[in-house]
Amino acid sequence: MSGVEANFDGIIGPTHNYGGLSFGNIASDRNRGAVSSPKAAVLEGLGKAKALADAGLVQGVLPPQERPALDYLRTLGFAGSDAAVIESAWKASPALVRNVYSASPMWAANAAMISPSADTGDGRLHMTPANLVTTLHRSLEGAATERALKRVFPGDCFAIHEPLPLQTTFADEGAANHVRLCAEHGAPGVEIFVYGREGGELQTGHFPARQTREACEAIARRHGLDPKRCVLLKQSRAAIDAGAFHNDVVCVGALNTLFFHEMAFADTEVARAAITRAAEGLFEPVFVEVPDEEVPIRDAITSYLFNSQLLAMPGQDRLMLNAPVECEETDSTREYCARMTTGNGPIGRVAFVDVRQSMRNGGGPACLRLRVVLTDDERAAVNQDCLMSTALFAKLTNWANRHYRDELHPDDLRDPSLIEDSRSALDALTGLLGLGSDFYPFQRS
Ligand code: SUG
Repeated sequence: MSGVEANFDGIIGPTHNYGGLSFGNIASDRNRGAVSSPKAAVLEGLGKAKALADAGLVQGVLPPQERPALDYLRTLGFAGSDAAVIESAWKASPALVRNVYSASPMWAANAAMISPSADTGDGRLHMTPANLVTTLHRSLEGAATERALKRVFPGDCFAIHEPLPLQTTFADEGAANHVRLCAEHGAPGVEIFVYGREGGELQTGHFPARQTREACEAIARRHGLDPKRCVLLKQSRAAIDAGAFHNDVVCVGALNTLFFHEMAFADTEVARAAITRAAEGLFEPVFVEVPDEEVPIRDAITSYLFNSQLLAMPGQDRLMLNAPVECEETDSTREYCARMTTGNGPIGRVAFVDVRQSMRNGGGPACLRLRVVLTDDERAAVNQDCLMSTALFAKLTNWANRHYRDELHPDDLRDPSLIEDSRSALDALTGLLGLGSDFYPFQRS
């Protein structure tokens, strides 16, 4: 079966800010309280998506979620008008208000785990929205993500599940802890699930492990995957404690190639052997393991070398790494990339992309996209208004220029006019993306 790998990027929402909300995510911690630019952020993200569409890849977008999540504050007992809810919540806890204002759904790699139809028992494309239970602000995403996926991927060929139960045993962060290797996108592949802890363990080191083994197992079961073609790997504790809060901070794969830092997995030899065994009869995996001596883990995490998009580009026989511009500015990663591309390995080109607004919250090019392998029929069933084109790009940039603020200061979150501004942006967006005028909670109340 032929298939293409589409990238669906999360449109960065109008309340993008630096809340310092993600313990274990070093960039988020370092930039807490900085002034953000929602407009620059959304334009950077759209620019990245458009460049890949122009290069011939199938590129889609996913909508932001409604923020602030006022319903959540109301659940916690804050009452009255919307302005009164924000005002009283701010008095009680500015940190809580930062949580309900986070634009974190932009990081679409955490939206869901995806199993292409070539891998699943019933031949449908399965998606499990992530429950993101480890952090407060991200735990608000799962149900709205499910709703968004159903509007972007309507039709019977898509099996969109509920998020796993909202319980720490099943902590799940979506495709950021999942890699699929294959001979070609439409062919059956090997699905690699990476977890940081067992469900029963809560604190296993300095920083939290956000993915459990139980969550991975449940998703593989739900998606009807062949156990012989699934691999469960454990992240190394050293990587998590160095700031690899998701596996995609230290590892990325595409087609038959796995590109990873030597510290990514608890046991690299076990990982290589398990992947090779699972791929038997399908393809020969190629491992590009980057030694700490060449790229120290600290540089890997600040530059986000592995949080790049590893892409099969039309007309090119070697893969391209769409890397953050920070990798060009960091000596070890710039030099590594130069050596890698002049060698004859599977990665033949590195492009550097500026997504600095997102990077300051620990989200690189790979965080901003959800990969979905689509057959021709599935591609035809996607909501076509969500596919990137010159026309959609023009509409979205106009929309962003009209509705987004140039700057957002931490204290701006207490100003009720931000509620109205972001609602009018989202209301207009539902028209542009064909999501329906009842898509957002505020549109339904
Ligand atoms: O979950 N940052 C996100 C970054 C997600 C990156 N995604 C992948 N690696 N796939 C997170 O930690 C920071 C928000 C703040 O501090 O305002 C944040 O949520």
